[in-house]
Amino acid sequence: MIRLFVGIPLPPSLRRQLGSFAAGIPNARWTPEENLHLTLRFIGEVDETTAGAVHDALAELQAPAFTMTVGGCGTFEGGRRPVTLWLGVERQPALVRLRDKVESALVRVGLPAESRRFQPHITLARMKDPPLPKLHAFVAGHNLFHDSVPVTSFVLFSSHLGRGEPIYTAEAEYPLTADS
Ligand code: 3AM
Repeated sequence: MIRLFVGIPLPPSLRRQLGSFAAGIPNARWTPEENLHLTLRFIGEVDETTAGAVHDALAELQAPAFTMTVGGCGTFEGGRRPVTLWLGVERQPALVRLRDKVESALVRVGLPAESRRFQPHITLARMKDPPLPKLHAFVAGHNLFHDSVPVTSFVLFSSHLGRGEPIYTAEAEYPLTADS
């Protein structure tokens, strides 16, 4: 079995910059710089045959390259407490169409449809009971950050869960067609 997700890797310069944000919130587990990415679709544990079918379906997918805009901070809540700190990604049509094509390809392969709404984001940290004034100060201090990222491919990642941070490995990369 292999644990998979489909995502968009970030350029090293942006990862370095976001990595430098990792301070100021007690009880935060910051995403290691090398793991920073945008998840298009979480797949989960599948067998090798299904993984092969997923790869074949993604390799056939055709979608145009685009420029992704990132910026703005926010949190996802769990049990009414902030548990995930994220950097926003603009919900632009080219990104949503790519995500929809990935979704259709995976459903054709036989995976269950994703029921959760696509909320594009880059997870900066996971938190357990962070002090709210510190969290709010972080958001206020980083909310104006923004950047443009050329997206020329997407990636099938495997995720190996161990004792520490997950290890993400790019299993295959799928080029997008040249921007017109
Ligand atoms: O992009 P982020 O960091 O928000 O939280 C996991 C991570 O999302 C998410 O998949 C991404 C790559 O691991 N993930 C992990 N388990 C999940 C699950 N059971 C999940 N998403 C949905 N359902």
